[in-house]
Amino acid sequence: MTDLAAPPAPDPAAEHAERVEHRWAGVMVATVILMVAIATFSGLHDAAVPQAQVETIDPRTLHLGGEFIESNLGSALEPDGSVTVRAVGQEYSFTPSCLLVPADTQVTFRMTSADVVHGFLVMDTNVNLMLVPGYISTLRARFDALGERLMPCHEFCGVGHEGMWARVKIVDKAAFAKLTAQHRRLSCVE
Ligand SMILES: [Cu+2]
Repeated sequence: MTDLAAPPAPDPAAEHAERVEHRWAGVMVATVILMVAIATFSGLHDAAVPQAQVETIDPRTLHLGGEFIESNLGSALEPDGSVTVRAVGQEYSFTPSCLLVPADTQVTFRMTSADVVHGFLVMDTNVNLMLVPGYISTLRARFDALGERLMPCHEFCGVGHEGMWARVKIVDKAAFAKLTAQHRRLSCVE
């Protein structure tokens, strides 16, 4: 005769599964705690240690004079052999709409926005900046492969956002040097 009231025998497979589940639950909780700790630390660190250098500019007078006046935009050869590229983003285009840069050369981008926040991204590279009105965004880069790359605005900036893009043309260093002998500022706008 069997005793129906007796507790069922422990199932070793079920006990094992429970132990594994507990272990994974612990791992998940620890992961969440770690991520919160990292976010807290980096947030406090960013707030406590401001950027070493912030350059401001008045977006209302960009076109009237100074570094971002139209005649100063484009690529400029510096005395040390590096190249500085200046450009402005505005609803819904970049000026110049085609940036010319030499390969295997240090290129410094100096850019700003004339109106709202825009994005500056050179496809298939790690060149990626936000253009914020009132500030100059600076980034150093070096391009190895010759050719043309798309440069879309990647911050939603209004109804014409999807049509806001330019191109970056990477040319041979010697060809670029030849062009700089003829023009103070270069671009590939046709
Ligand atoms: Cu834009």
